Amino acid sequence: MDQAAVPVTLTPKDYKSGLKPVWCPGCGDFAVLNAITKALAFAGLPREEVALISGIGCSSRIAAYTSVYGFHGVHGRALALASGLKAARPDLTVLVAGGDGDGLSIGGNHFIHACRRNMDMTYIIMDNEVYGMTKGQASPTTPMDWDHSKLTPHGPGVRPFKPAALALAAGAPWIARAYSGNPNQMAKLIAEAVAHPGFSFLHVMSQCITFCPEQTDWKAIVDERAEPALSDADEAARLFLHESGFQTGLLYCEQRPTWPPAGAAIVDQDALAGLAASFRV
Ligand SMILES: Cc1ncc(C[n+]2csc(CCOP(=O)(O)OP(=O)(O)O)c2C)c(N)n1
Repeated sequence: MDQAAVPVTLTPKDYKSGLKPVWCPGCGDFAVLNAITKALAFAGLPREEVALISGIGCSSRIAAYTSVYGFHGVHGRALALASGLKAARPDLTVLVAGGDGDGLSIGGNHFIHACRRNMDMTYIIMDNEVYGMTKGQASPTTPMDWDHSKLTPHGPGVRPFKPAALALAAGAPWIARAYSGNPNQMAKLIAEAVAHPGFSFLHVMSQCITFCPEQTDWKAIVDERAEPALSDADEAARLFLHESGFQTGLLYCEQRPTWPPAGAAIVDQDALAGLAASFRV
């Protein structure tokens, strides 16, 4: 048999770049890296058919730690980059990852429009409720009374976002939540997210014990959802507005036409090939 025709079975380790993460000991982002590589191995995706796009922040460094194509982008612009990539290369499996600051503050506008646009990609927010990389300022998901930052010594005093509710209101058709303390469930959800045709949003509660040591308490309040995912947006709205924010599992799933519509080319492939050729020496 032709050697080239023998399918190669990749293990989770094969999807790691070998670079040692600079994350602090105990950071929840290690679990996200492990879950992504596990999910990719489970899906059996060739590395050259996957791209992981990120923004800026501790969590966004994840792109460098995998062996798939990667782009460590600009703060808050990962979804814009990923949308352009998916438009030009619809054949690629596109994963996008970053922090709560990256995705919900400076990148918030891109987030809501990515939800409603429904391009086929998976977006993972690694939510540690803080700006980790810049040393612990309040983010859009920081509790109102969190008083550990010198910038907001009495707490930010602003209601935190509910990312799942925001995603639902903006039109995301697939919404799940995972916790860094349960990487197996997270890997399963990432594999499901990748298989879902459309925009899939995975909200990961990923602890930052350096700036928020109290987040070790999350393990006591995380609640794995036993019921099947909701498909009714009204019911999901009730759930997302009133839940604790620590319910994990696939929470909401509906089928909706993806963008661009099947058969509609939004990128002139000839022009793109010409552009690519102009960069070759
Ligand atoms: C346009 C721009 N604004 C601000 C910054 C500074 N900055 C770098 S990382 C970061 C916050 C990262 O927080 P988050 O996205 O929650 O990720 P984490 O580090 O917690 O994983 C900020 C404000 C930047 N790099 N670029």
